[in-house]
Amino acid sequence: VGHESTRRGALVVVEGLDRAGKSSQCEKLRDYLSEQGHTVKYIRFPDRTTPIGKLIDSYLRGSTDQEDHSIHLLFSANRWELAKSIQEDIANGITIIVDRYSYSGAVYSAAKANPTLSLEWAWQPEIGLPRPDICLFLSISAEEAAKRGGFGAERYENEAMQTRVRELFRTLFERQEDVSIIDAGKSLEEVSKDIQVVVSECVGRLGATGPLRTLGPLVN
Ligand code: ADP
Ligand code: 2DT
Ligand code: MG
Repeated sequence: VGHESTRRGALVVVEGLDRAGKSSQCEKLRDYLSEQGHTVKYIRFPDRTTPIGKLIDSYLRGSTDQEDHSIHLLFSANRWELAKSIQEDIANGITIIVDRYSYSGAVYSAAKANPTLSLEWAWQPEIGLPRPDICLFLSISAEEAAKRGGFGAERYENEAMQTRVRELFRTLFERQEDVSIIDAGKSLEEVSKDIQVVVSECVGRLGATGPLRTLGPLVN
């Protein structure tokens, strides 16, 4: 039995508005990192398969209603229920690509303009969750997003909500480290190349980063 420790995996989050290209780019990044010899998992939030995820799914589809704070905490709980397995995978050398995370969590809830649901309030339950080594924010204009198809039928898929979400993402990411803003208005291939450069750099300096960290409070 050797004593060499396994090199830990990276926690890579992909964020952005609807139709920014998150899911397409997560798949491309998974394939790229696998080809580079990494063991990779691709997960997404909300994870609609768990009991909490099923409540979230019916809320997003509009078949049930939930009080704003209550559904917010369920979205957060849906991350907490996977936190331990994420930590274990990372420690075991698996790189995890995450399609939406705490940033969507805080921003979509705060965008409801509920007077007691500020961005600060919404961030609180995220504190202590596994902290991404890098968060790629796929930035796209409303015009470019519109070219990629109309709104879907789920809750939040409307112009007013998307506009507020865009503004809040900007506010939130001004207050976060380890965020890389990617111009998602370029072609699928160009965006993918830009992401590869940033993620390769991140993976390259993992040794210096030390163990997986946890999310802290919002800083001004
Ligand atoms: P998201 O997961 O952010 O909602 P998707 O990856 O599902 O976005 O992409 C939304 C739509 O836009 C899909 O039809 C996809 O093929 C298309 N798309 C994604 N990225 C690009 C791009 N860079 N240029 C043009 N179309 C794109
Ligand atoms: P997609 O499955 O198409 O990504 O849409 N959301 C997501 C929240 O309101 N809070 C959260 O914590 C997360 C992760 C964003 C999921 C929708 O759910 C919203 C769009
Ligand atoms: Mg998607």
